[in-house]
Amino acid sequence: RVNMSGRRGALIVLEGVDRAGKTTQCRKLLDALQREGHRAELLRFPDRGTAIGQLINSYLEKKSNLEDHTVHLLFAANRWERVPLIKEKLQQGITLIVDRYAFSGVAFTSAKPEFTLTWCKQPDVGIPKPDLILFLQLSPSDAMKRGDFGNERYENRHFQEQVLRQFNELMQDENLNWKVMDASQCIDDLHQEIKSHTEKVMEQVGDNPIRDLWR
Ligand code: NYM
Repeated sequence: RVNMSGRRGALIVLEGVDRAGKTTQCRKLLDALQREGHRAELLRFPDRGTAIGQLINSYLEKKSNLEDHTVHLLFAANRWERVPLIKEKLQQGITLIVDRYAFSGVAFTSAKPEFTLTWCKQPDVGIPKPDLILFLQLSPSDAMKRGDFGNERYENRHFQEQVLRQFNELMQDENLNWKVMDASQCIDDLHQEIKSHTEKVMEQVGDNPIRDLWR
């Protein structure tokens, strides 16, 4: 479909520790935008539907073990395999709402001992740079109160605390448009905040070129 508006879609990423409400908010945002007549679609990473995604899925479900560097590269490859699609949709004027992106990739691997932020960022250098990154801020103790973590890999309090520390490091980067949201507030209030930040950015992108992340 041709894009008649001359305006590209916006790349909107939701990030946060596990149980912060990202998936719920992505769906509500998608519904709201579509209801108002915007063209918008949802993406999530990992995308467990591809061949690489299946390797990741079996690792997360603890059905297989993978060496730490290897799985990091698989998560990045799982984003790169969607880059052509992402660029195409944005150029067509479709706004993309993305449930996790390279920031989860870096935060989760660099939470492991012996991994530096610099090393972890490299495989994702050059993927499309988000126009907005909404960070759903929730303390590990509030996350715990939302019920038990699941049984997947990484779903424990100690690891989540390390992950949050790494996200905080990534948020220092002033080349990126981070907005920190209080994810302890009620679902609808949080949704309104997310929606208003998103709509502002959708208007601002115009026909600006899609930039490269971390480059
Ligand atoms: N995760 C997610 C990574 O370790 N690296 C990545 O690049 C991405 C995108 O996978 N615990 C981790 C974070 C989560 C898990 O969970 C995916 P979910 O519930 O599918 O978002």
